[in-house]
Amino acid sequence: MQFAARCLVLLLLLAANGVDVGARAESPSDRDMRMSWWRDARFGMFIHWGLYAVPAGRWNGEDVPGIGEWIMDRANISAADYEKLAPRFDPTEYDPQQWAQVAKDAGMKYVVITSKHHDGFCLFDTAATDWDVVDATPWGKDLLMPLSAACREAGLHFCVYYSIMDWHHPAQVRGGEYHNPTRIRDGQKRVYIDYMKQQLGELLDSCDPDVLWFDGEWPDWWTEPDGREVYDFLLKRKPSIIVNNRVAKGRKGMEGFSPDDQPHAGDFGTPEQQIPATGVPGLDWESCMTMNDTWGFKANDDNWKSEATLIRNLIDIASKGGNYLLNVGPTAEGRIPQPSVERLAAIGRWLRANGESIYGTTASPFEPPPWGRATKRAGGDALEVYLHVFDWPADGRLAVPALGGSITSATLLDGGTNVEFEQTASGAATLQLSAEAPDEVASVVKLVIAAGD
Ligand code: H79
Repeated sequence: MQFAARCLVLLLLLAANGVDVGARAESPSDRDMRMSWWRDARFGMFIHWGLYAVPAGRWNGEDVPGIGEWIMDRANISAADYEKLAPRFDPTEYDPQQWAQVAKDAGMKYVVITSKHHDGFCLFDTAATDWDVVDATPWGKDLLMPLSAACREAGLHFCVYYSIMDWHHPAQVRGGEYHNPTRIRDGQKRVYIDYMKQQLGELLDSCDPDVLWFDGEWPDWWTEPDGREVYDFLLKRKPSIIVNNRVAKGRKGMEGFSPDDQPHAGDFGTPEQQIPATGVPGLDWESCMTMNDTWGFKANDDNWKSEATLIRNLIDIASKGGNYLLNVGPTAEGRIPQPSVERLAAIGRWLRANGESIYGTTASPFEPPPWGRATKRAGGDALEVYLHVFDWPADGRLAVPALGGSITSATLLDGGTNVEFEQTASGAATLQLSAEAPDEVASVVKLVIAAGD
């Protein structure tokens, strides 16, 4: 089945059955309330930080190909050797207020940081293991609590990533296939789920995360009922929490959505390093993507995406009804790499002029036009449609598909200049724009449409 068809099946199922949250059924309006801030936010910062930032993509003097946070796997490093990184992790330049400010200035509304990646190393104070920043590193202090405080101070939602797969925990054995990379030792699954719950409880107590972003759910031993148990545990502890679909078995590959019509635990789909061809109304999803080719810091990865690409990705995702979770990989010293900071600042400049066309909007009312993308906002008696023009027409004439109502105004969002328009009986319109694009990356025209005619 095509992506859209699959999503539709899933939607119909959800609509038919309601979404079961914990022991109680959650009504559609309760769910809308729980998801409300996240749907409006549209743009968040992913932070991959951990011991892998110390080798930064090199092991024994050799470049290790692939994503930096996978170096333990890619360079086949034993747990004993990997543990030697901990004494070298002392992020004296860590400035959580500055990180929160970078996210805020980028126009991001939430931050998702790795509390524990596949290497099992915990960036928070945990009584469940000594394999954490407090017990194993010279830094010796919880890294997440000050960031959660700085984020809240800056008006950002604070959220955490947590890997189910764990290359360090004694309950799991490494060395499987790519598609099934760890197995669980006999009788140890209960021990491991209890370990997870203890740590998730600690995180709720210390940082009060608004999203729990799971990953590493694909080994065969992790089952849908296991995911449901953890999902129910979290919702019971914090009824407003939002949990991604990687808590259970509801994602398919990097596409990030359910491959079948079974109900799965989890609140949103998780496309990774890709933007789906279309969205589906009512289905929540978030594309997580990197700015270069790694999540965790790699010293030699300079393959940065352009500012234009990143801004257009944000628009493309918003036009399909999704969120954009854009990654930074801080160094072992605690610095967000300067190329990331610069790109985020550029996105922030664009959003300060054009954010109205992104935040709180929903998917485009029409298929992607040849010149760019669109978003919309349904008001009481008017519909606002935002046209994001990537390719400014040489003759200034922009063809807009039928909108199902009369255009009452057309203005450039940045500056408010009026734009001339003609609308035919079919509802399709032609705008007469100026000769020069006001913004080479994306200029936004705001249309107000009278509803109900
Ligand atoms: O944390 C970052 C990465 O380290 C982690 N996810 C992001 C957010 C990650 N990226 N790639 N991988 C993990 C390996 C992925 C393997 C998979 Fe699959 C390929 C998962 C989905 C497609 C194997 C094949 C499992 C499902 C299909």
